[in-house]
Amino acid sequence: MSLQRLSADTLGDLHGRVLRPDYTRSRVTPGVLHLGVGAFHRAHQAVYTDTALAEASDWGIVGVSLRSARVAEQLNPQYCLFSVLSEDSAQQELRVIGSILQVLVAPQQPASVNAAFRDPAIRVVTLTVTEAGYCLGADGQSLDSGLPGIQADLAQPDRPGTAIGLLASGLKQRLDAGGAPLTVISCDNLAHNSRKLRAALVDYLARVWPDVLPWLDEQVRFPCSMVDRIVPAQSEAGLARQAQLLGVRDEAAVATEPFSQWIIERDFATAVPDWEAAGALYVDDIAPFEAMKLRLLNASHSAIAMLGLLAGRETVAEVMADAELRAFVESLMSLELLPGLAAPPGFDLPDYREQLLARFSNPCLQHRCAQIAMDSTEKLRQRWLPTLADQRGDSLLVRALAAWCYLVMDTSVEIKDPRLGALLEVRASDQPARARLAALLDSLSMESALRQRCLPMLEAHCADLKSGSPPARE
Ligand code: CS2
Repeated sequence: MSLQRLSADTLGDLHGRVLRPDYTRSRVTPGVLHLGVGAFHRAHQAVYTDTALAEASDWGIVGVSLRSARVAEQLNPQYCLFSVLSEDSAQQELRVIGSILQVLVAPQQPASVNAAFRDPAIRVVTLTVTEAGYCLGADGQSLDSGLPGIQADLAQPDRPGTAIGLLASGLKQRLDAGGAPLTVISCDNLAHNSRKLRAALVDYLARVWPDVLPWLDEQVRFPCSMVDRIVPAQSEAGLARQAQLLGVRDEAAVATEPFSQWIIERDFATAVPDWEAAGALYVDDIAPFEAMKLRLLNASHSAIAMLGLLAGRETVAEVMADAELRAFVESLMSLELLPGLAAPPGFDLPDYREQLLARFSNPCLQHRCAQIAMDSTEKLRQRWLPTLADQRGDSLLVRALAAWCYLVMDTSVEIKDPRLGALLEVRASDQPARARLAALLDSLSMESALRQRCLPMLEAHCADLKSGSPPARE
Protein backbone atom coordinates (compact mmCIF):
# COMPACT_ATOMS: atom_id res chain seq x y z
CA MET A 1 0.00 0.00 0.00
CA SER A 2 1.43 3.39 -0.89
CA LEU A 3 1.97 5.72 2.04
CA GLN A 4 0.22 9.07 2.46
CA ARG A 5 2.33 12.21 2.29
CA LEU A 6 3.33 14.03 5.46
CA SER A 7 1.11 17.07 6.05
CA ALA A 8 -0.97 18.72 8.77
CA ASP A 9 -3.71 16.19 7.95
CA THR A 10 -1.55 13.10 8.30
CA LEU A 11 0.25 14.00 11.56
CA GLY A 12 -2.11 11.54 13.23
CA ASP A 13 -0.81 8.72 11.00
CA LEU A 14 2.76 9.01 12.27
CA HIS A 15 4.19 6.07 14.14
CA GLY A 16 3.92 6.50 17.87
CA ARG A 17 7.51 7.27 18.76
CA VAL A 18 7.90 10.10 16.24
CA LEU A 19 8.26 13.45 18.05
CA ARG A 20 6.10 16.28 16.75
CA PRO A 21 5.76 20.03 17.33
CA ASP A 22 4.71 20.71 20.93
CA TYR A 23 3.23 24.13 20.17
CA THR A 24 0.08 25.21 18.36
CA ARG A 25 1.30 25.56 14.83
CA SER A 26 -1.66 27.61 13.61
CA ARG A 27 -0.59 30.39 15.98
CA VAL A 28 2.94 30.62 14.62
CA THR A 29 3.69 33.84 12.72
CA PRO A 30 6.80 34.78 10.68
CA GLY A 31 9.82 36.26 12.44
CA VAL A 32 12.84 34.82 10.60
CA LEU A 33 13.68 34.95 6.90
CA HIS A 34 16.08 32.25 5.77
CA LEU A 35 17.97 32.19 2.45
CA GLY A 36 18.92 28.71 1.18
CA VAL A 37 16.50 26.10 2.53
CA GLY A 38 18.75 23.08 1.97
CA ALA A 39 19.13 19.96 4.07
CA PHE A 40 21.60 21.67 6.40
CA HIS A 41 19.21 24.45 7.34
CA ARG A 42 16.41 21.96 7.92
CA ALA A 43 18.55 19.80 10.21
CA HIS A 44 20.10 22.71 12.08
CA GLN A 45 18.63 26.22 12.46
CA ALA A 46 15.07 25.02 11.73
CA VAL A 47 15.39 22.53 14.61
CA TYR A 48 16.68 25.16 17.07
CA THR A 49 13.84 27.46 16.04
CA ASP A 50 11.32 24.64 16.42
CA THR A 51 12.40 24.29 20.05
CA ALA A 52 12.24 28.06 20.54
CA LEU A 53 8.65 28.13 19.25
CA ALA A 54 7.53 26.37 22.40
CA GLU A 55 8.35 29.65 24.21
CA ALA A 56 7.19 32.29 21.70
CA SER A 57 5.12 31.73 18.58
CA ASP A 58 6.26 34.77 16.60
CA TRP A 59 9.43 33.21 15.22
CA GLY A 60 8.24 31.10 12.30
CA ILE A 61 10.61 30.86 9.35
CA VAL A 62 9.92 32.08 5.82
CA GLY A 63 12.36 30.19 3.59
CA VAL A 64 13.66 31.57 0.32
CA SER A 65 15.24 29.43 -2.40
CA LEU A 66 17.54 31.43 -4.61
CA ARG A 67 17.27 29.36 -7.73
CA SER A 68 15.37 26.14 -8.00
CA ALA A 69 11.79 25.35 -7.03
CA ARG A 70 12.73 21.87 -5.82
CA VAL A 71 12.62 22.52 -2.06
CA ALA A 72 9.42 24.57 -2.39
CA GLU A 73 7.85 21.60 -4.20
CA GLN A 74 9.02 19.26 -1.47
CA LEU A 75 7.90 21.39 1.45
CA ASN A 76 4.92 23.56 0.50
CA PRO A 77 2.54 20.64 -0.27
CA GLN A 78 3.46 19.25 3.19
CA TYR A 79 2.49 22.51 4.96
CA CYS A 80 6.26 22.76 5.28
CA LEU A 81 6.36 19.94 7.82
CA PHE A 82 9.39 17.68 7.48
CA SER A 83 11.22 15.13 9.56
CA VAL A 84 14.74 14.96 10.94
CA LEU A 85 16.18 11.53 11.66
CA SER A 86 19.21 11.75 13.94
CA GLU A 87 21.07 8.56 14.70
CA ASP A 88 24.29 6.76 15.46
CA SER A 89 24.85 3.19 16.56
CA ALA A 90 23.63 3.97 20.10
CA GLN A 91 20.57 6.17 19.54
CA GLN A 92 17.88 7.12 17.09
CA GLU A 93 15.43 10.02 17.18
CA LEU A 94 12.84 10.94 14.62
CA ARG A 95 11.26 14.36 14.96
CA VAL A 96 8.81 16.32 12.82
CA ILE A 97 9.72 19.98 12.60
CA GLY A 98 7.12 22.71 12.14
CA SER A 99 9.15 25.92 12.26
CA ILE A 100 9.19 26.59 8.51
CA LEU A 101 5.94 28.26 7.41
CA GLN A 102 6.46 28.80 3.72
CA VAL A 103 9.11 28.46 1.02
CA LEU A 104 9.36 31.19 -1.63
CA VAL A 105 11.30 30.76 -4.87
CA ALA A 106 13.02 34.12 -5.41
CA PRO A 107 13.09 34.21 -9.23
CA GLN A 108 9.39 33.28 -9.39
CA GLN A 109 8.08 35.32 -6.46
CA PRO A 110 10.14 38.52 -6.21
CA ALA A 111 7.20 40.55 -4.84
CA SER A 112 6.66 38.10 -1.96
CA VAL A 113 10.37 38.11 -1.13
CA ASN A 114 10.33 41.91 -1.08
CA ALA A 115 7.25 41.90 1.13
CA ALA A 116 9.01 39.64 3.61
CA PHE A 117 12.00 41.99 3.81
CA ARG A 118 9.65 44.96 4.29
CA ASP A 119 7.76 43.27 7.11
CA PRO A 120 8.92 44.61 10.53
CA ALA A 121 7.76 41.33 12.14
CA ILE A 122 10.72 39.73 10.36
CA ARG A 123 13.55 40.63 12.70
CA VAL A 124 16.19 38.09 11.77
CA VAL A 125 17.66 36.96 8.44
CA THR A 126 19.75 33.80 8.40
CA LEU A 127 21.65 32.33 5.46
CA THR A 128 23.03 28.99 4.31
CA VAL A 129 24.16 29.66 0.77
CA THR A 130 27.48 27.71 0.82
CA GLU A 131 30.97 29.19 0.85
CA ALA A 132 30.77 30.05 -2.85
CA GLY A 133 27.55 32.03 -2.31
CA TYR A 134 29.44 34.91 -0.69
CA CYS A 135 31.05 35.87 -4.03
CA LEU A 136 34.35 36.76 -2.37
CA GLY A 137 37.49 37.60 -4.30
CA ALA A 138 41.00 36.19 -4.03
CA ASP A 139 41.57 37.89 -0.67
CA GLY A 140 38.62 35.96 0.75
CA GLN A 141 37.22 39.10 2.38
CA SER A 142 35.77 41.39 -0.24
CA LEU A 143 33.28 41.13 -3.08
CA ASP A 144 34.51 39.73 -6.38
CA SER A 145 32.65 42.19 -8.56
CA GLY A 146 33.95 40.46 -11.68
CA LEU A 147 31.91 37.29 -11.09
CA PRO A 148 29.29 36.87 -13.82
CA GLY A 149 26.49 36.54 -11.23
CA ILE A 150 27.47 39.80 -9.56
CA GLN A 151 27.88 41.55 -12.90
CA ALA A 152 24.38 40.47 -13.87
CA ASP A 153 22.97 41.68 -10.54
CA LEU A 154 24.76 45.02 -10.74
CA ALA A 155 23.22 45.53 -14.17
CA GLN A 156 19.71 44.62 -12.93
CA PRO A 157 19.70 45.03 -9.14
CA ASP A 158 15.93 44.68 -8.79
CA ARG A 159 16.03 41.14 -10.20
CA PRO A 160 18.95 39.65 -8.28
CA GLY A 161 20.22 36.12 -8.78
CA THR A 162 22.99 35.95 -6.17
CA ALA A 163 22.58 35.85 -2.40
CA ILE A 164 24.48 39.14 -2.12
CA GLY A 165 22.25 40.81 -4.71
CA LEU A 166 19.11 39.43 -3.07
CA LEU A 167 20.09 40.56 0.39
CA ALA A 168 21.07 44.01 -0.90
CA SER A 169 17.76 44.50 -2.64
CA GLY A 170 15.96 43.18 0.45
CA LEU A 171 17.75 45.73 2.64
CA LYS A 172 16.85 48.50 0.22
CA GLN A 173 13.21 47.39 0.39
CA ARG A 174 13.32 47.35 4.16
CA LEU A 175 14.76 50.83 4.39
CA ASP A 176 12.10 52.13 1.98
CA ALA A 177 9.42 50.54 4.16
CA GLY A 178 10.53 52.38 7.29
CA GLY A 179 13.86 50.75 8.08
CA ALA A 180 13.05 48.51 11.04
CA PRO A 181 16.26 47.11 12.58
CA LEU A 182 17.48 43.70 11.47
CA THR A 183 19.90 40.99 12.63
CA VAL A 184 21.61 39.11 9.77
CA ILE A 185 23.35 35.84 10.67
CA SER A 186 25.45 33.79 8.29
CA CYS A 187 25.35 30.05 9.00
CA ASP A 188 27.95 28.99 6.44
CA ASN A 189 31.35 27.44 7.04
CA LEU A 190 33.53 30.50 6.71
CA ALA A 191 35.68 32.13 9.35
CA HIS A 192 34.17 35.52 10.27
CA ASN A 193 31.23 34.57 8.08
CA SER A 194 28.82 37.44 8.79
CA ARG A 195 31.63 39.99 8.76
CA LYS A 196 32.58 38.83 5.25
CA LEU A 197 28.95 38.90 4.25
CA ARG A 198 28.67 42.47 5.49
CA ALA A 199 31.83 43.51 3.62
CA ALA A 200 30.56 42.01 0.35
CA LEU A 201 27.17 43.64 0.85
CA VAL A 202 28.61 47.07 1.66
CA ASP A 203 30.74 46.94 -1.47
CA TYR A 204 27.73 45.95 -3.57
CA LEU A 205 25.43 48.55 -1.98
CA ALA A 206 28.01 51.29 -2.46
CA ARG A 207 27.78 50.67 -6.20
CA VAL A 208 24.00 50.39 -6.42
CA TRP A 209 22.19 51.97 -3.48
CA PRO A 210 24.69 53.93 -1.37
CA ASP A 211 21.78 55.58 0.49
CA VAL A 212 21.23 52.26 2.31
CA LEU A 213 24.65 52.37 3.96
CA PRO A 214 24.09 54.85 6.83
CA TRP A 215 20.98 52.93 7.91
CA LEU A 216 22.85 49.63 7.63
CA ASP A 217 25.54 51.02 9.91
CA GLU A 218 23.02 52.05 12.52
CA GLN A 219 20.26 49.48 12.39
CA VAL A 220 21.61 46.21 11.03
CA ARG A 221 23.93 43.91 12.96
CA PHE A 222 25.82 40.95 11.50
CA PRO A 223 26.78 38.52 14.27
CA CYS A 224 29.09 35.72 13.10
CA SER A 225 28.05 32.18 13.87
CA MET A 226 29.66 28.75 13.95
CA VAL A 227 27.35 25.93 12.93
CA ASP A 228 28.05 22.24 13.27
CA ARG A 229 26.03 19.20 12.33
CA ILE A 230 26.92 16.58 9.74
CA VAL A 231 24.04 16.41 7.25
CA PRO A 232 24.70 14.17 4.25
CA ALA A 233 22.74 14.74 1.04
CA GLN A 234 19.55 12.68 1.06
CA SER A 235 19.23 9.63 -1.20
CA GLU A 236 16.22 7.75 -2.61
CA ALA A 237 17.02 4.83 -0.31
CA GLY A 238 17.21 7.21 2.66
CA LEU A 239 13.82 8.72 1.81
CA ALA A 240 12.26 5.25 1.53
CA ARG A 241 13.71 4.18 4.86
CA GLN A 242 12.59 7.34 6.62
CA ALA A 243 9.07 6.87 5.21
CA GLN A 244 8.93 3.42 6.78
CA LEU A 245 10.07 4.80 10.13
CA LEU A 246 7.55 7.66 9.96
CA GLY A 247 4.54 5.87 8.58
CA VAL A 248 4.09 8.59 5.93
CA ARG A 249 6.11 9.78 2.93
CA ASP A 250 8.23 12.89 3.51
CA GLU A 251 9.78 14.38 0.36
CA ALA A 252 11.82 16.83 2.44
CA ALA A 253 13.15 14.33 4.99
CA VAL A 254 16.68 14.88 6.29
CA ALA A 255 18.97 12.44 8.07
CA THR A 256 21.75 13.53 10.35
CA GLU A 257 23.74 12.72 13.48
CA PRO A 258 22.66 13.30 17.12
CA PHE A 259 25.38 15.96 17.61
CA SER A 260 24.50 19.58 16.93
CA GLN A 261 26.20 22.84 17.84
CA TRP A 262 25.52 26.52 17.19
CA ILE A 263 27.71 29.29 18.58
CA ILE A 264 26.57 32.84 17.86
CA GLU A 265 28.33 36.12 18.47
CA ARG A 266 26.30 38.17 20.93
CA ASP A 267 25.71 41.20 18.71
CA PHE A 268 22.03 41.54 17.91
CA ALA A 269 20.10 44.54 16.55
CA THR A 270 16.79 42.90 17.48
CA ALA A 271 15.32 40.20 19.67
CA VAL A 272 16.15 36.71 18.39
CA PRO A 273 14.36 33.38 18.95
CA ASP A 274 15.28 31.65 22.20
CA TRP A 275 17.82 29.42 20.45
CA GLU A 276 19.66 29.08 23.76
CA ALA A 277 16.72 26.97 24.93
CA ALA A 278 17.74 24.47 22.25
CA GLY A 279 21.41 24.53 23.20
CA ALA A 280 22.88 27.40 21.15
CA LEU A 281 25.61 29.38 22.85
CA TYR A 282 25.93 33.18 22.61
CA VAL A 283 29.53 34.32 23.02
CA ASP A 284 31.50 37.56 22.86
CA ASP A 285 34.51 36.13 21.00
CA ILE A 286 33.66 33.60 18.33
CA ALA A 287 37.10 33.35 16.70
CA PRO A 288 38.40 30.35 18.70
CA PHE A 289 35.19 28.40 18.00
CA GLU A 290 35.41 29.07 14.28
CA ALA A 291 39.07 28.10 14.16
CA MET A 292 38.47 24.89 16.11
CA LYS A 293 35.71 23.81 13.78
CA LEU A 294 37.18 24.81 10.43
CA ARG A 295 40.77 23.83 11.14
CA LEU A 296 40.00 20.56 12.89
CA LEU A 297 36.61 19.18 11.85
CA ASN A 298 36.36 20.58 8.33
CA ALA A 299 40.08 20.29 7.59
CA SER A 300 40.01 16.60 8.56
CA HIS A 301 36.81 16.11 6.60
CA SER A 302 38.40 17.42 3.41
CA ALA A 303 41.47 15.24 3.96
CA ILE A 304 39.22 12.21 4.51
CA ALA A 305 37.37 13.04 1.29
CA MET A 306 40.52 13.31 -0.81
CA LEU A 307 42.20 10.20 0.57
CA GLY A 308 38.94 8.30 0.43
CA LEU A 309 38.30 9.18 -3.21
CA LEU A 310 41.85 8.19 -4.15
CA ALA A 311 41.51 4.91 -2.29
CA GLY A 312 38.13 4.15 -3.88
CA ARG A 313 36.11 4.53 -0.66
CA GLU A 314 32.66 6.00 -1.01
CA THR A 315 31.78 7.33 2.43
CA VAL A 316 33.51 8.95 5.39
CA ALA A 317 32.59 6.01 7.62
CA GLU A 318 34.23 3.62 5.11
CA VAL A 319 37.42 5.67 5.25
CA MET A 320 37.36 5.57 9.05
CA ALA A 321 36.88 1.79 8.99
CA ASP A 322 40.13 1.37 7.00
CA ALA A 323 42.98 1.05 9.52
CA GLU A 324 45.60 2.74 7.36
CA LEU A 325 43.44 5.68 6.33
CA ARG A 326 42.16 6.13 9.87
CA ALA A 327 45.71 6.17 11.23
CA PHE A 328 46.55 8.93 8.74
CA VAL A 329 43.55 10.98 9.85
CA GLU A 330 44.32 10.47 13.54
CA SER A 331 47.94 11.56 13.07
CA LEU A 332 46.95 14.51 10.93
CA MET A 333 44.64 15.71 13.67
CA SER A 334 46.95 15.17 16.63
CA LEU A 335 50.27 16.11 15.12
CA GLU A 336 49.38 18.89 12.72
CA LEU A 337 45.90 20.34 13.06
CA LEU A 338 45.49 20.42 16.81
CA PRO A 339 48.78 22.00 17.97
CA GLY A 340 48.13 25.32 16.19
CA LEU A 341 44.75 25.83 17.86
CA ALA A 342 43.70 27.56 21.06
CA ALA A 343 40.86 25.84 22.90
CA PRO A 344 37.74 28.00 23.24
CA PRO A 345 36.69 28.57 26.87
CA GLY A 346 35.22 25.40 28.36
CA PHE A 347 36.52 23.15 25.54
CA ASP A 348 39.19 20.50 25.63
CA LEU A 349 40.78 19.93 22.22
CA PRO A 350 41.88 16.30 22.72
CA ASP A 351 38.29 15.49 23.81
CA TYR A 352 36.96 17.33 20.80
CA ARG A 353 39.24 15.26 18.57
CA GLU A 354 37.97 12.01 20.11
CA GLN A 355 34.41 13.16 19.62
CA LEU A 356 35.15 13.99 15.97
CA LEU A 357 36.66 10.57 15.32
CA ALA A 358 33.51 8.97 16.73
CA ARG A 359 31.26 11.26 14.66
CA PHE A 360 33.19 10.53 11.45
CA SER A 361 32.89 6.80 12.17
CA ASN A 362 29.09 6.95 12.59
CA PRO A 363 27.96 4.02 10.39
CA CYS A 364 24.41 5.41 10.06
CA LEU A 365 25.55 8.41 8.02
CA GLN A 366 25.95 7.88 4.29
CA HIS A 367 28.22 10.88 3.99
CA ARG A 368 29.85 10.63 0.59
CA CYS A 369 33.46 11.72 0.10
CA ALA A 370 32.38 13.24 -3.22
CA GLN A 371 29.95 15.55 -1.41
CA ILE A 372 32.70 16.93 0.80
CA ALA A 373 35.12 17.25 -2.15
CA MET A 374 32.69 19.60 -3.91
CA ASP A 375 33.67 23.29 -4.06
CA SER A 376 37.15 22.50 -2.79
CA THR A 377 38.74 25.69 -4.08
CA GLU A 378 36.46 27.59 -1.69
CA LYS A 379 36.70 25.12 1.17
CA LEU A 380 40.41 24.30 1.25
CA ARG A 381 41.56 27.84 1.61
CA GLN A 382 39.46 28.14 4.76
CA ARG A 383 40.35 24.75 6.11
CA TRP A 384 43.95 24.01 5.17
CA LEU A 385 45.80 27.19 4.30
CA PRO A 386 46.04 28.62 7.85
CA THR A 387 47.67 25.40 9.10
CA LEU A 388 49.91 25.03 6.03
CA ALA A 389 51.09 28.59 6.58
CA ASP A 390 52.23 27.64 10.09
CA GLN A 391 54.14 24.55 8.92
CA ARG A 392 57.76 24.51 7.85
CA GLY A 393 58.56 21.23 6.05
CA ASP A 394 56.76 18.32 4.44
CA SER A 395 53.63 17.16 6.23
CA LEU A 396 50.54 14.98 6.14
CA LEU A 397 48.56 18.04 5.17
CA VAL A 398 50.81 18.58 2.14
CA ARG A 399 50.12 14.94 1.27
CA ALA A 400 46.38 15.62 1.49
CA LEU A 401 46.82 18.70 -0.70
CA ALA A 402 48.70 16.56 -3.21
CA ALA A 403 45.78 14.15 -3.18
CA TRP A 404 43.44 17.01 -4.14
CA CYS A 405 45.80 18.13 -6.94
CA TYR A 406 46.06 14.56 -8.15
CA LEU A 407 42.28 14.18 -8.25
CA VAL A 408 41.84 17.44 -10.15
CA MET A 409 44.29 16.23 -12.78
CA ASP A 410 42.74 12.77 -13.05
CA THR A 411 40.43 12.81 -16.07
CA SER A 412 38.18 10.11 -14.63
CA VAL A 413 37.14 12.24 -11.63
CA GLU A 414 34.09 14.50 -11.87
CA ILE A 415 34.76 17.99 -10.48
CA LYS A 416 32.10 20.25 -8.99
CA ASP A 417 33.61 23.58 -8.15
CA PRO A 418 32.93 27.29 -8.66
CA ARG A 419 36.32 27.51 -10.43
CA LEU A 420 35.61 24.53 -12.66
CA GLY A 421 36.83 26.31 -15.80
CA ALA A 422 40.25 27.06 -14.31
CA LEU A 423 40.59 23.52 -12.94
CA LEU A 424 39.67 21.92 -16.27
CA GLU A 425 42.22 24.12 -17.99
CA VAL A 426 44.91 22.76 -15.68
CA ARG A 427 43.66 19.25 -16.30
CA ALA A 428 43.90 19.69 -20.07
CA SER A 429 47.22 21.53 -20.03
CA ASP A 430 50.40 19.85 -21.29
CA GLN A 431 52.66 22.08 -19.22
CA PRO A 432 55.20 20.49 -16.86
CA ALA A 433 53.87 19.19 -13.52
CA ARG A 434 55.31 22.08 -11.51
CA ALA A 435 53.48 24.70 -13.59
CA ARG A 436 50.19 22.82 -13.39
CA LEU A 437 50.50 22.47 -9.63
CA ALA A 438 51.31 26.16 -9.33
CA ALA A 439 48.11 26.98 -11.24
CA LEU A 440 46.12 24.78 -8.87
CA LEU A 441 47.57 26.55 -5.83
CA ASP A 442 46.63 29.85 -7.47
CA SER A 443 43.03 28.67 -7.65
CA LEU A 444 43.19 28.43 -3.84
CA SER A 445 44.58 31.97 -3.72
CA MET A 446 47.61 30.65 -1.89
CA GLU A 447 50.03 33.40 -1.01
CA SER A 448 53.23 33.23 -3.09
CA ALA A 449 55.88 32.43 -0.44
CA LEU A 450 53.80 29.50 0.80
CA ARG A 451 53.22 28.39 -2.76
CA GLN A 452 56.95 28.33 -3.50
CA ARG A 453 57.55 26.32 -0.34
CA CYS A 454 54.81 23.77 -1.08
CA LEU A 455 55.51 23.20 -4.77
CA PRO A 456 58.53 20.85 -4.62
CA MET A 457 56.91 18.75 -1.87
CA LEU A 458 53.65 18.55 -3.78
CA GLU A 459 55.44 17.52 -6.94
CA ALA A 460 57.15 14.68 -5.10
CA HIS A 461 53.89 13.49 -3.50
CA CYS A 462 52.04 13.59 -6.82
CA ALA A 463 54.78 11.55 -8.49
CA ASP A 464 54.56 9.08 -5.61
CA LEU A 465 50.77 8.82 -5.96
CA LYS A 466 51.18 8.33 -9.69
CA SER A 467 53.56 5.46 -9.07
CA GLY A 468 50.71 3.72 -7.26
CA SER A 469 51.67 4.37 -3.63
CA PRO A 470 48.69 4.21 -1.28
CA PRO A 471 47.25 7.69 -0.63
CA ALA A 472 47.73 7.50 3.14
CA ARG A 473 51.44 6.76 3.03
CA GLU A 474 53.00 9.07 5.58
C1 CS2 B 1 31.64 19.11 5.25
C2 CS2 B 1 30.71 19.96 6.08
O1 CS2 B 1 30.68 19.01 3.09
C3 CS2 B 1 31.59 19.46 3.77
O2 CS2 B 1 32.46 20.15 3.29
O3 CS2 B 1 32.92 19.22 5.75
O4 CS2 B 1 29.50 20.17 5.47
C4 CS2 B 1 30.51 19.35 7.48
O5 CS2 B 1 29.79 18.15 7.42
C5 CS2 B 1 29.80 20.32 8.39
O6 CS2 B 1 30.51 21.52 8.43
C6 CS2 B 1 29.66 19.74 9.78
O7 CS2 B 1 29.19 20.70 10.63
